[in-house]
Amino acid sequence: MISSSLKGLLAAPLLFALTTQTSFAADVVLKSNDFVGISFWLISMALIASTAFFFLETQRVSGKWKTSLVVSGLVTMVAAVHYFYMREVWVQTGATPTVYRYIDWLITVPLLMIEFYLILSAITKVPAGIFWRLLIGTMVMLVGGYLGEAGYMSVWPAFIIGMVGWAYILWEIFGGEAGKLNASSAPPSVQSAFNTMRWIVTIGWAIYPLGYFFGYLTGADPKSSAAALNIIYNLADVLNKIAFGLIIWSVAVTETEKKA
Ligand SMILES: *C/C=C(C)/C=C/C=C(C)/C=C/C1=C(C)CCCC1(C)C
Repeated sequence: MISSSLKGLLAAPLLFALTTQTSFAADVVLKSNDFVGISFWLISMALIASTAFFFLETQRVSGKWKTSLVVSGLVTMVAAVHYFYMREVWVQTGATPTVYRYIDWLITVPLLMIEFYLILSAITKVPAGIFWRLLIGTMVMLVGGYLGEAGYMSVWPAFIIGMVGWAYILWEIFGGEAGKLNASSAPPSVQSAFNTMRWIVTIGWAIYPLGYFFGYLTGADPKSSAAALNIIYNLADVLNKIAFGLIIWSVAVTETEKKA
């Protein structure tokens, strides 16, 4: 029963891949020197494969960890669908797919925040306030970035608003309640996963404002910086969506096998 519903879940992104192909004009195809387009393509496929992997591996881990793996799979599934659309926009027009990018982030970043919450919840009682505060930081960060990238606001002030949101998230996971809970109650493997996740949110996430910087803040025409912006965002997604999920998978397996 579980495996038939899993198959349904797995089929969804594949069907999307097929339908989005036919809904776009067929006269512009991926060119062999379009490396940004190639990165969109490679990552689309890596995201589908990761989705299948995370969903299927839920069968191997114990109770509470299943939810974490499902959330990882949802992150890569939602991103895969957006990558199909972003890839087409890029390949056909050479323009930055800002709207699709931010809709993707609007869904996947809160899901990643839920992961933090879940990984702590797997071993201790966690106040819901932690989750809400992380979510508020996320919203400030993304709304700031969108206002700047979509042209509703000057790029510098928008960037600063986004940075404030991110700084708040960092404060919460290093010095705030989430950080303290981890230090006081988590077993070593969870603490080390939480630690790695912290560095992902610090170093891995820092790649995005770098992309924004090279895309908009160097004084060059944003059109000519579109390739740099998109390749940086794309590489950041590999680390922050796929590698992040793999870290959680590895803790889930370790903790499950310990108990068995
Ligand atoms: C899967 C997608 C992820 C993890 C996206 C993360 C996005 C960010 C950390 C964006 C950060 C930004 C700032 C810190 C400053 C303003 C510009 C942004 C939105 C690119």
